Amino acid sequence: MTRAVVAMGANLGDRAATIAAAMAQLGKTDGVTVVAVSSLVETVAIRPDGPDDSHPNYLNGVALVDTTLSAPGLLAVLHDIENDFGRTRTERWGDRTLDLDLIVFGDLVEDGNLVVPHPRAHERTFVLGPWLELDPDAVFPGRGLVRDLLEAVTS
Ligand code: A4P
Ligand code: MG
Repeated sequence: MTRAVVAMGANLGDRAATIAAAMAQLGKTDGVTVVAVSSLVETVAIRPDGPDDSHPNYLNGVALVDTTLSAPGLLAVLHDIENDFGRTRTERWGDRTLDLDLIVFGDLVEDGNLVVPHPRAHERTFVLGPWLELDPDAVFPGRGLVRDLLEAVTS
């Protein structure tokens, strides 16, 4: 059994309903238990050129998951759920009905088709904040305490 951290994001459609339904579906998946789901935070869309409030705001949050799946196996499940909720991929960091990213998978460090820990998560308040809410002592593999990382990006 491996503890994983999954980040959720949506900026199109009924964002909260989509995220709730996606977590319900994830919890019904064989080999996956959703342990906790954070509250959701409203965030300005980060685009390749920076924050851009001409695009719809995101709701972001984090879930803690226990799984018997492999990391690629869990990512495939996340992609299937994204597709079920109408995710399309036309441009980098484009607007989306649902994004499910694998932030951390146990203490696995991988840099192939699957990249874990997620290469940008340690500098994103909308990942670190909700994660800290669920686990005040959370550790980001290779980078230290999540609370210290959050302080570094907000101070
Ligand atoms: N991939 C590899 N490793 C992973 C992983 N650990 N988790 C692959 C998820 N996917 C992973 O992902 C791109 C490719 O990365 C896929 O082939 C996947 O198999 P994607 O979901 O198609 O596209 P993406 O999410 O746009 O890509 P990326 O680069 O991961 O985006 P980011 O950095 O997550 O940024 N603004 C706000 N306010 N809130 C957001 O949540 N999210 C993004 C996406 C941009 N702006 C945002 C937010
Ligand atoms: Mg993604």
